[in-house]
Amino acid sequence: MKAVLILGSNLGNRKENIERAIDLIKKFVGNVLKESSLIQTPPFGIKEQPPFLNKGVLVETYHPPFELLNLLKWIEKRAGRYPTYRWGPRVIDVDIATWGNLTVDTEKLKLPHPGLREREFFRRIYKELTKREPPL
Ligand code: PH2
Ligand code: MG
Ligand code: MG
Repeated sequence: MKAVLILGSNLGNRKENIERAIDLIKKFVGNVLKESSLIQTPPFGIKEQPPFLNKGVLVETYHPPFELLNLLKWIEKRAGRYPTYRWGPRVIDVDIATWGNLTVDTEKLKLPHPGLREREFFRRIYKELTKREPPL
C-alpha cells in the first residue's frame, strides 16, 4: 500500500535528523517512491519554539497502519528522539498523513492525519508528492 509520511525536526541538526529517519524508513518501512523538497516552516501550535524543517516521503509499505505507527515510533527513537511535551520541540517526528485511502478514527491514530486540514505545510507536501488535492 502507498503511504504518505511527513517528517519534522526543530532540535539539533535538523537536516541530519530527517536524513537519518529517511534511511531507517528505507530499511524498515519499505521502498521510498518519492521524496518532497525540504522546507523550513514556522512552528504550528505552540509558537515559542525554533522553526521546523519538514519533508515528506511517499512509501510503498506492507505494514498495516497500527504496526506502521509503532515502527515509526521505534524509528523516531533510533533517530535520536527524546520525550518533550505535546506540540513542543522535537529532534524528529514522523507522522502518517495517509495510508492508501483508508480512514481510521481512534485516540492513537487518525487517518487521514488532521494536519492535512489544519497545517499548510502538510497540504503543500502532500500535493508535491501525489500531485493531488489532500483528502481533507
Ligand atoms: N509538528 C508539531 C507541532 N508543530 N510545526 C511545524 N512547522 N512543523 C511540524 O512538523 C510541527 C509543528 C507536532 O508534531
Ligand atoms: Mg507531528
Ligand atoms: Mg508524531
